[in-house]
Amino acid sequence: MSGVVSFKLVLLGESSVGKSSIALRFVKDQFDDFRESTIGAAFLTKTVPRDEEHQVKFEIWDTAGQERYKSLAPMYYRNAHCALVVYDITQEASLENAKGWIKELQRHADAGILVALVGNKTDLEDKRTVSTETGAKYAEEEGLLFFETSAKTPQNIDELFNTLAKKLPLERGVGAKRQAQPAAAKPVQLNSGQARTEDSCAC
Ligand SMILES: Nc1nc2c(ncn2[C@@H]2O[C@H](COP(=O)(O)OP(=O)(O)OP(=O)(O)O)[C@@H](O)[C@H]2O)c(=O)[nH]1
Ligand SMILES: [Mg+2]
Repeated sequence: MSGVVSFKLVLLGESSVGKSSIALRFVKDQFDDFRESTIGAAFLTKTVPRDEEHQVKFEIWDTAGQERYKSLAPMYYRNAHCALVVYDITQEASLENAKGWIKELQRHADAGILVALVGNKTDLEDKRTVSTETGAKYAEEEGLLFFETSAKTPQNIDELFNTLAKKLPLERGVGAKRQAQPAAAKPVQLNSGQARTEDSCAC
């Protein structure tokens, strides 16, 4: 593997749909039946192989879904390369909430952001109120990737992130291009400011 390319990913969605659980499953392969609601936001990273030459480093901002933190969200989705908008397949209202986030991203996030709609908690099939078709149809209409997952079992979690790693355009990430630059060359315009910000992040 020669290059690690970093991408900023943000998790959005109503409280208790399982955003933190998805992140924890992906990053540490763990699951808690009783998780504390997130305060503010949490930051996690994980690097996965993409192809023979590149690894993708996900810099994950796991936002808090409680209403009182809503105004903080733009800070986390700004400059994000990728967003996971999560709902709970047993809670129809959480899909409506997810649709609100999709609209907000369409209006205010970077134009090239890769957005996936994620229906979580597929292990609770007997309590399902949102059909796979409903989620998939909405995602198709809006041009989003669509996955159904369970952070608990952990159905489709690796598939979700591996698909993102392959679909994220390498040239938009931070790392690979810069490594290839000769010392005297001008920095690449695209994302060059962002590269400095992320390098200076103490997280
Ligand atoms: N059965 C089941 N429970 C899950 C799953 N994912 C999360 N949960 C549970 O749902 C509850 C809420 O999960 P969190 O990951 O804290 O939800 P969140 O979206 O991060 O919530 P906020 O931080 O408040 O925004 C916890 O009790 C989890 O154990 C899942 O896939 N299946
Ligand atoms: Mg959380």
